Amino acid sequence: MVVNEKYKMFKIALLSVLAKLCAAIIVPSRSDFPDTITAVVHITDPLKEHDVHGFVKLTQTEGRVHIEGEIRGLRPGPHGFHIHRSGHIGNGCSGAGLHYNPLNTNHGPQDADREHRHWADFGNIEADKDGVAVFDFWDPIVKLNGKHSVIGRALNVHANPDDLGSLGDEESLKSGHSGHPIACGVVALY
Ligand SMILES: [Cu+2]
Ligand SMILES: [Zn+2]
Repeated sequence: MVVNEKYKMFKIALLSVLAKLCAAIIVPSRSDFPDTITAVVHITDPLKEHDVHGFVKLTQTEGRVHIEGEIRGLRPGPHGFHIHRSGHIGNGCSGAGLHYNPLNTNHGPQDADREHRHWADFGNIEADKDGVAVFDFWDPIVKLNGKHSVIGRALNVHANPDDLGSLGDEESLKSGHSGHPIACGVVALY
């Protein structure tokens, strides 16, 4: 009888350990699978002065954002490419204002840390001889949710190359001398 009781207790303890193990394996915590957020940007020239148009997709997964797209109608060569403060793209995209800069830092290259670039300084996109820029890169800083989300802000394509802040003068540290925007679109949740 005593042996039986002990066996019963042992069985219950074993089953409870097994149940906990199964729960740990089968039901992972929510942080193991962060939500994927997808956004799209339809790039156009609202003033129709340049026949620049295209599409950009941003996918946030595991804290990084994958940015891929194709923009046509550009002058061959590099063009500054950044997210600006506002989603108001009136006045030929200039309504978007300055580069989105919630940490009040200087302009910089895309591969800089968050202290040495703006929140969404994507550097340049490179148009080929036919004026087509195809790009595909990851960004560890820009976000599609939370306090510094870029949803609803404008993604601008510029006439000139972005010097990435390398010249060090005031304009270089503000916009990389990338000149006026020639096309833009609003980052929209998909
Ligand atoms: Cu810009
Ligand atoms: Zn910038």
